[in-house]
Amino acid sequence: MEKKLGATILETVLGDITRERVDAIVNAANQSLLGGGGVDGAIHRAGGPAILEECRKLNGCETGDAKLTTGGRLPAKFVIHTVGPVYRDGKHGEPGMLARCYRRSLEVALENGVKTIAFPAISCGIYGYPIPEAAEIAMKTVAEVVRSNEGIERVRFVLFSEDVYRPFETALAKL
Ligand code: AR6
Repeated sequence: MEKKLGATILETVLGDITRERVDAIVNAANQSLLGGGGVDGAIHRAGGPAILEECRKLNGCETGDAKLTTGGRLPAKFVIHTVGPVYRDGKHGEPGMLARCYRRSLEVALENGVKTIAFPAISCGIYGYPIPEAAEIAMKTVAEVVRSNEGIERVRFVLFSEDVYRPFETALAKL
């Protein structure tokens, strides 16, 4: 599904983010930025050692922040690594931290001339965020940022399975 907000197209697709031909893909990393499982493992495997080499120089990343590296062998030029919150009960600042991941990733994208960007469902795997809530936060935050900034042409949410895709599609429809 896709929707136009001002000059930006927001869209949801089912797929593997490592195959995306966009300027930047976002990684759901951890604070070490030294790799892990899930989408993080897939990105490092597909992109090769150049990504980890740059990550080692970044001194990690705080939850809610975002840092950029090369895309290595990926079709995407850059990887923007962000660290989502580990979900406890939703009362420990998780919504704000998750929103900040999307906001900071887009700010880093804008600073680096990125026009097309793909996001995975940050925190929705190993970090256990309830998917419908995460999807609403993702859409609302991205919509806010693109409404007040020109420069991003396309934001694609690349969801790995139907059970994640559907709540993201619902949240996009509600915007
Ligand atoms: N393309 C798109 N989405 C994917 C892919 C892929 N190739 N592979 C998995 N997903 P997760 P988190 C989906 O666990 O919850 C790592 O170890 C997956 O189905 O990757 O933020 C990090 O190093 C889920 O919907 O990230 C951290 O330690 C979504 O991506 C921790 O996991 C996010 O799941 C971060 O946990």
